[in-house]
Amino acid sequence: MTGYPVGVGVGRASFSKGARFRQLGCARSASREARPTVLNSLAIIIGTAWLLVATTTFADTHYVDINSTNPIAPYTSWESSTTSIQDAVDIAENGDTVLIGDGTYNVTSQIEIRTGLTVRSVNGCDKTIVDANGNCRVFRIIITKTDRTGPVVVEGFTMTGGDAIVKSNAIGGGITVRGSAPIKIADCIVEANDARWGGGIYFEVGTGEHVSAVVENCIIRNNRAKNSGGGVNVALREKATSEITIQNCNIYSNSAEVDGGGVCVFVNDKYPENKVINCTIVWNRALNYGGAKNIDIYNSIIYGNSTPDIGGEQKKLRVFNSCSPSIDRSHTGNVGKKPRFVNAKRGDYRLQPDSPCIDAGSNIHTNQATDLDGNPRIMDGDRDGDAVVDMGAYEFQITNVEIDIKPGSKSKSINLKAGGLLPVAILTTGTFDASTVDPASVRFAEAAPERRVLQDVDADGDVDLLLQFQRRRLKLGKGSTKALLTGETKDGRPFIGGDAVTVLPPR
Ligand SMILES: [Ca+2]
Ligand SMILES: [Ca+2]
Ligand SMILES: [Ca+2]
Ligand SMILES: [Ca+2]
Repeated sequence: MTGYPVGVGVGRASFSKGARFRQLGCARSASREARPTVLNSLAIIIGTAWLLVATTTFADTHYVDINSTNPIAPYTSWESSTTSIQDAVDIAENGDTVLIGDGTYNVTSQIEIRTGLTVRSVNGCDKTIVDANGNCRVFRIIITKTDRTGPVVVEGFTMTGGDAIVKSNAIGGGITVRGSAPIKIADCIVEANDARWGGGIYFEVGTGEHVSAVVENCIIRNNRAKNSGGGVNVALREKATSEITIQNCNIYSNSAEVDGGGVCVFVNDKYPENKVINCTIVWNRALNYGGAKNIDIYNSIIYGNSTPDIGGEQKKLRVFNSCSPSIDRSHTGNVGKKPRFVNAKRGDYRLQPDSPCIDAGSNIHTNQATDLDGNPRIMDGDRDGDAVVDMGAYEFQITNVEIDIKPGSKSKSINLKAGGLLPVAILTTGTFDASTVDPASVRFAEAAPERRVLQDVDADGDVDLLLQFQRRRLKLGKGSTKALLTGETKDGRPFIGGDAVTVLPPR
């Protein structure tokens, strides 16, 4: 099988010599905000004036541009932007946004966020790098009960080179979070950071405190913990509670010298509500629990970590619809087979077309409309007419094609006793070229085509593929109201199409 799922860009995962390597197209990198033109600026000014009249609570945006030559506080335009992320964060007030332009921001002290802010990049984590170069931790979010403010969002960065061992309390090399307000960390690469606990990310839940957080669409890799939680660590003090969800993340090649190479939670007597959903947690190392410790796991792949992959002392550890050799398969939907990645050696953990993880998750456990690549989720990856979420961070991609049964005929009824050939066309559309189809791979109601011809079936000026199937070979019953056509393009991209049918007479 040579098929690659749609969305695997050539050279997407790239290696360079040395300890670090970057995935060129990271989690999400779509441009979110164009720099304003003069006209746009005018519109913004007018809009701003209107809003100031309309409401007294107006959220500002503070701009950071590494090449700025004219920083003027409070940095509310690109023209007056600061070169320092910390300066913009410090001047921003609750509810404001700090927007950061492309570049590598080398920091010598941690960026500390103490207010409810959105701190995000314009063009995503492969264009916006915050590098501590081993000097300090990269980010710290600290919203305590006394200075409680609105939610904090950190979005679209590569955070790297963080070292929490050198200067601070040795927790969370990439980012440390202590928040009485909701926290979201999204679309980030957290890589090559060091700490004693939580090499990449550390959640600190103080005595009696509660932390509610989401980590989503992140790649967390090559982080190291001298003690526990190579990728992510959660520590709950006495009477503390937490609801931390880690979803659509790829957590790989992290290490811890004691517990939890990928993810580690230190539980207390309170039952924590921490979850891993649709994550791929692979090739992490620890003395105990290479993959994850003390966290519930749904729709995920925990594979190739040092053994045991999963476990801990948390009572009633829930692991559902997941793939791992070391999990309890008496729980619902778990499989122990190899996940069959596209190219694990090169860090490509997307699924091959014959992966047992395709359509093997449970739709109940996910609310995500896209996967880590930003591709649509949920797809009918096994082409049986039922779209089910996959296990892991990447949804196997299928192209939907338009088909026409008995083209030119208003009737969509199929008389199975009539014998002879049934024509079915695969139409060329703006998103699909029917001439790229490998006809030998096509099945319609499980039958292979007898004849094929390229012609403009619907007379719209482009060439479609007209196939003919033996009626008697079609697997359709009296209850069939829909017939499926599946196949692959010549370069191995799977597709599916369906059309309503009436079957006459019933078998
Ligand atoms: Ca699927
Ligand atoms: Ca399916
Ligand atoms: Ca067409
Ligand atoms: Ca056509």
